[in-house]
Amino acid sequence: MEAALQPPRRSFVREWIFTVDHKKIGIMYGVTALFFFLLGGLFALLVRTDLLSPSGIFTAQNYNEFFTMHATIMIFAVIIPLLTGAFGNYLVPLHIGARDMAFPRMNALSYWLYLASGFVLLLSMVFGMPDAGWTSYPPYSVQAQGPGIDLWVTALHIAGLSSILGSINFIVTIHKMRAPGMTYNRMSLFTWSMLVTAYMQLFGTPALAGAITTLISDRHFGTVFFNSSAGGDPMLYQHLFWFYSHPAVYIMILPAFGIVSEILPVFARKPIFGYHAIAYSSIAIGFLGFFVWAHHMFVAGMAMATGIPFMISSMIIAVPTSVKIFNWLATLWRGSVEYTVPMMFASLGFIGSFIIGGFSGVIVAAVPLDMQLHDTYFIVAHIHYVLFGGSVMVIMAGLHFWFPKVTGRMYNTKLGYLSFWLYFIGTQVAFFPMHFLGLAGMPRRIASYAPVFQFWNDVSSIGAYILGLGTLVIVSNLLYSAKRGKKVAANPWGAQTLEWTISSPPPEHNFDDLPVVTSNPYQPYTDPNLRKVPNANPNPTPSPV
Ligand code: HEM
Ligand SMILES: [Cu+2]
Repeated sequence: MEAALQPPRRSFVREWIFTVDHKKIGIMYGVTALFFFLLGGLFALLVRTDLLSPSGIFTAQNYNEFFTMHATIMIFAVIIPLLTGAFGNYLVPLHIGARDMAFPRMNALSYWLYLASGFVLLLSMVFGMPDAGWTSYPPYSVQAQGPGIDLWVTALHIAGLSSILGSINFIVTIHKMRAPGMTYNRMSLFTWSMLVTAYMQLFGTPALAGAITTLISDRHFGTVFFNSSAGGDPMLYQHLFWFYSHPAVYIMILPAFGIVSEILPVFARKPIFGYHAIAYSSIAIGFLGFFVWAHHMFVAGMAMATGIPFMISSMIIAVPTSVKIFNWLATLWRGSVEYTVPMMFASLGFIGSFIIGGFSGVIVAAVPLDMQLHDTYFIVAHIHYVLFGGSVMVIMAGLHFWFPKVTGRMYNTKLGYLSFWLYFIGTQVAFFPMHFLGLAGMPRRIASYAPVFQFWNDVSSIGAYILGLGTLVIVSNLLYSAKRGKKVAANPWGAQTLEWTISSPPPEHNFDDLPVVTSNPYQPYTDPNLRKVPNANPNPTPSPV
């Protein structure tokens, strides 16, 4: 009888290739995206290596391909799939007390489409890489020869389809599949952030599809949408592109906000401060995020009068963002804070860097300042403080937080702290000097530069190498520990969301009995045994290096 209850052993193909289990799909998203993270990181190091010398090391053509591939991979094949595909898929059904996503097969299709889109990007490394930047503005992107731009468009179309299917799945799952008692006001803040993110993907992605379809049409089918000499307008592309891509920057940060809102209260041993404020500010960001896009176009030839409302809306969007930061700091305030590895990434790593990125965002949102700073390294500094110091830092926080849940094992915490410091110091060394370079007038997207800029460029490149090293430490630590790490209990941190109430790794059906929910997962730690994080400092596993 016992044996009959054991799940049957399945072949690798059945277990992974044909799986429709949201957890396995989440893991596949995660592993694939980490592979692309290494590849995108390699392109970043090529870019930074070129910039070690004012005259550049590679040809300008190669340089253009490197930064285009770097950003395209990082945005479309790493950050969005990791946050929504990996964390979203793995966690949302568990957090709402469901057995799976609403449409498990469509969920698998989303993953396979994502893989196909990544594959097309890989193909471009063989047949010719795109070189028009991740924004691919016409007229250049219409005129560029070779298959690079066409492959870029194809990859983005497939990724977009994957996103749209995924977002429908999240929306239906969160509205329809919640466990008994799981009212909206009891959902985890990560679930809230995924709900808003999914709506943004659903409404935004078609605009991107429109932009790149029109681009292909101008390239190959003789249309003149973006050809001003024939009555078209290249600005149309920028409007369509940013109508998606500004919301996309929030698609890349809202789930990260959600993850931070899960980690901070656990290690501060306090209920999250301002649950409703955090949840509803996500809705505000999701809504306002669709009304700021033209702040990317202040100097593209728009009338000054058109810029002003976008300047105002961009500054307003900093308000709900600040509301969150205030609530996170208030959560830490007077908590008995335990600085575990995920907590280091989420607190000092994320909050410490993201505040700088948010601040530079408000600076460039001011039209007169952006006239000076647009297309300089100041923008590159801003992007990286929000996307690396923000999204990537939180991805690392989340990986170190949920690793014991996903694998049932613990990583080497000493290596975890080492990787945190490499990441934190690397971020500041690589990206802070870019503010100086931008203020001094160094343009972005150039393969060579005036010798006066060399010092800070070299500093920045050293920072990039530190980040590369940190990445290798993280990946090797997690890969090694997934098989060899010390086994841990089901709830090593004493966290309160539903996934921690079941075994690690969770069974395929998640919950033997669907949970009945009576409160949100951020309750005071009244049990004296749980006042401290039980597994804050587990015995480190034998070092892999
Ligand atoms: C306080 C909130 C923010 C404001 C007011 C803001 C404002 C801006 C503005 C005005 C620009 C255009 C500057 C230019 O090109 O001249 C910009 C660029 C950018 N921002 Fe933000 N931003 C904010 C937060 C964020 C966040 C949270 C992210 C992503 C997680 C982000 C990602 C980016 C990216 C990727 C670009 C560069 C796009 C490109 O040209 O390649 N921003 N931001
Ligand atoms: Cu924007």
